[in-house]
Amino acid sequence: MKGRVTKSTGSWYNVRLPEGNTVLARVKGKLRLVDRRTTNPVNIGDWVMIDKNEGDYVIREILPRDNYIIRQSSRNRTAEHILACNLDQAIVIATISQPRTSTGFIDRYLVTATAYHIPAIIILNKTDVYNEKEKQRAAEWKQTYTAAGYQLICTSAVTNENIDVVKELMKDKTSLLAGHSGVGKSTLINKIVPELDLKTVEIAKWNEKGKHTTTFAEMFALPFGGFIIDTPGIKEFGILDIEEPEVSHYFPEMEQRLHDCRFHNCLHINEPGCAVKEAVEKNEIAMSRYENYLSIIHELKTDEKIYD
Ligand SMILES: Nc1nc2c(ncn2[C@@H]2O[C@H](COP(=O)(O)OP(=O)(O)O)[C@@H](O)[C@H]2O)c(=O)[nH]1
Ligand SMILES: [Mg+2]
Ligand SMILES: [Zn+2]
Repeated sequence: MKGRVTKSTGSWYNVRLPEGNTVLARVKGKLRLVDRRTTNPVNIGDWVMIDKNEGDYVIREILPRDNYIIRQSSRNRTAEHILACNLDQAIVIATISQPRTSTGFIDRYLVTATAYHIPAIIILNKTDVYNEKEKQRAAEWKQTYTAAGYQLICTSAVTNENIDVVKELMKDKTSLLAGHSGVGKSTLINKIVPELDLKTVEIAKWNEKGKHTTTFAEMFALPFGGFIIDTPGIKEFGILDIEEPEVSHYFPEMEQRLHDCRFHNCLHINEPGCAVKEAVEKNEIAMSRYENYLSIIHELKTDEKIYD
């Protein structure tokens, strides 16, 4: 039987069968590892072949993955966990207040998804609570990310702004949903699929510093077609396996100007004849994007993080 892994809790996996029911399965014996560098052989989003063996469901084979996205485990760059695989798109949910998402987080998410060849989309949620200044910032972000080549959708779970647009976007696709705790991931999923009735965090809770979320990422089937993966507790995305000269390839607005730089190995920092810096000076590339680019380069050079 062919099924899809929707949840992993250690040695047990939830596998959704074609009829729509979910069974618990485990891995028995040796599985051929698809990617040997990663710690977990079976991951959310995997298509697997399972057998029923004396009443137990056993995962016999992992089918080849179209793609995957890695979550870096804290500061240890050698231990990598696949966060999810076989994705059609990666959605980052951000907010300008309650809580405020940094563009550093957004841009790292976009770079990660783009590097793994997964189309990325930004949702800017909680527009109902924005004051005038924050509304203006939302408009600036929309301008910045649209110019960079990404889609940014403003939403509110309170006024239902663009909830139908998000629903349409998710139809028949496998979407990864990430974002800081408290931005409204579970609330948005509940809006789109009320029968799921996911737990949401109270305002007081996401303010607590150092709070540990022990919940697992989980994939849900959408009644109108498609899958959605809620990823609680993701605080940051590690940029992995990327060499410094590659980074600008994952900023679409930079990538499109690279060949105009005087030096083919230009890092767009202080080299003469740099087309990227020129575009930043002319405001054709947003300063925030360029600064986040520099901070990623710095992070790769020094192995230290300098954003919140
Ligand atoms: N004002 C407002 N509050 C929201 C919105 N979306 C979610 N919330 C609230 O924000 C809090 C955190 O939401 P939750 O879905 O648990 O966030 P998650 O951690 O990303 O899953 C809850 O109290 C929600 O009711 C929104 O669009 N507007
Ligand atoms: Mg949640
Ligand atoms: Zn350059």
